[in-house]
Amino acid sequence: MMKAIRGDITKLEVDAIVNAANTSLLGGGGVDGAIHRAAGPELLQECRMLNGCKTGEAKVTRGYRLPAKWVVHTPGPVWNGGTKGEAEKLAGCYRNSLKLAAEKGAKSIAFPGISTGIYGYPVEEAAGIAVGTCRHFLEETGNGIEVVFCCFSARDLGVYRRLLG
Ligand code: AR6
Repeated sequence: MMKAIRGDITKLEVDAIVNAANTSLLGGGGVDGAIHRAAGPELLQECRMLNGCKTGEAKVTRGYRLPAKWVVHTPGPVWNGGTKGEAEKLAGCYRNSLKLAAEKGAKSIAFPGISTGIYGYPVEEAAGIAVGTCRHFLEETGNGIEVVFCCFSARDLGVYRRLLG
């Protein structure tokens, strides 16, 4: 099952939330900053032990003071016009995050619009990859995990709602 909602991902009562991180995994602005603030300093402590993460891959930590039990950290691609493998890397973020959450036994996972803020990925294209990759994962694996697309703006929510039908 997939759905789109508008809200603050740090408040969601799901098993896992996804962090649009950078390759250092040591925090930053945007949703990354919000997640670290809400989770508390223990999150950064655990992230320091992970030795970073490649773009399009994912690593998991506990959620600490968040309602979510797990945080899946995934660095999305910086938008560079679309000819530098951005789409494949962004699809990797969704696929690898789902895989890790499923391995942890998560029954629900919420994604922000990875790369669509500071990293400049056009929202319509990114949302198409997000929905397509998650749909394919659910069909291919038969995993019943609930996928929530957590939109920060009304405009983004409109884009996802159209894609989800
Ligand atoms: N809940 C849900 N979505 C949010 C929240 C929130 N609390 N806050 C922001 N967003 P961005 P990126 C949305 O810039 O483009 C960081 O510095 C936001 O409106 O957070 O992948 C990292 O450390 C947008 O739709 O992530 C990296 O250096 C989406 O989250 C870099 O930014 C992603 O925007 C990553 O850039």
